[in-house]
Amino acid sequence: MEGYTIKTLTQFIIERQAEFPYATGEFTRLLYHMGIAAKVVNKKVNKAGLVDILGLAGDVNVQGEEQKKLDVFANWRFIQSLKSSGECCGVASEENQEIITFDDDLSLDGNYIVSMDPLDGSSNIDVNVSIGTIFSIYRRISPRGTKAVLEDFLQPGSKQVCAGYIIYGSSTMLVYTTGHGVYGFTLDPSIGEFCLSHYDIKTPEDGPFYSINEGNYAKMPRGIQQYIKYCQVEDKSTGRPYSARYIGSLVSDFHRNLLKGGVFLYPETAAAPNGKLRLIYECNPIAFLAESAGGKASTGSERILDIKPTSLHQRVPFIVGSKNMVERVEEKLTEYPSNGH
Ligand code: P6P
Repeated sequence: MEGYTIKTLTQFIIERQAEFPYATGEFTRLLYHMGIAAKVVNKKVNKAGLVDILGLAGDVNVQGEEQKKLDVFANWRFIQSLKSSGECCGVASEENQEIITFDDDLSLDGNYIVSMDPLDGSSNIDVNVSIGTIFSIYRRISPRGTKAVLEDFLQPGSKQVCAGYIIYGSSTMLVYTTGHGVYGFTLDPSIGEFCLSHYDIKTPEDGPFYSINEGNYAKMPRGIQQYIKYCQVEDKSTGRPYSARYIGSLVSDFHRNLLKGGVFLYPETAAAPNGKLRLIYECNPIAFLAESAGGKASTGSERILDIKPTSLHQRVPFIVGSKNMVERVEEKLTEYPSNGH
């Protein structure tokens, strides 16, 4: 394209390095290594239909979910990249019960920890629906030169220095924030680089989509049931009825709503009394992105980023997206207090 100047992820990060107090390039190197792992996982995801990497890896993860081979590969690939960055002293992953600590000298001195869902939505792999990687970066609170400890990973989401996702879809994108805007980079396979394609994303305050698994309707809190009814009532002045869009892949559902406007809801249900999504490596990073783009994220009553985590894989009810739509859900939950199911 004549006159189009390509800005790669690496160039962009270096340019923005000044956003970090005492920026010493450590964070730049860390994000650079995330980008490398993303490209390698993308290659495997794109080939998944061709080589024997589909199907179950024969093991189950901490969630009791059968691990597909891509899950296992993506987890291993990101962990290896983070270890080789020398800036990360430990990782928490959906695929691992306990935290993973790196004990080589370089990593022990690393200033950051990363929590991640290496391949979210993996039940969609075999049916060729978009999936994603979600990551969240904090400064460690334990002293440098020592092994990372659990407390490093149990910080409230408001302490994140960076959050992002990679979406392996019709094109592969890396979207991240450091709290100073949200930026999207689309992978150009011809040069193997993530190139800036979405500058300073701002999510509309209202949108046309609501995303929820209505199969759980009967066991949702009354306020959520009332909100679903509200979405379906015709009222052109508020753009209703909204369109129901839910593909069972958090990164894909959130990405669409981020760009077009909408609200994603995973409330508590009978099968998931605390909600299904995990606070540390799903809700916190997505919430940081949403707020950095002008949106909101809550449990329906509490700001996600204020929650002090108590365990690595804890789940919370999750309402995230366009500001006015999240606030409407919160109003419905207040107006119709839950009757306990
Ligand atoms: P349900 C995928 O397993 C996931 O963790 C998210 O990506 C997705 O939003 C949600 O679960 C879908 O859950 O219960 O509607 O199938």
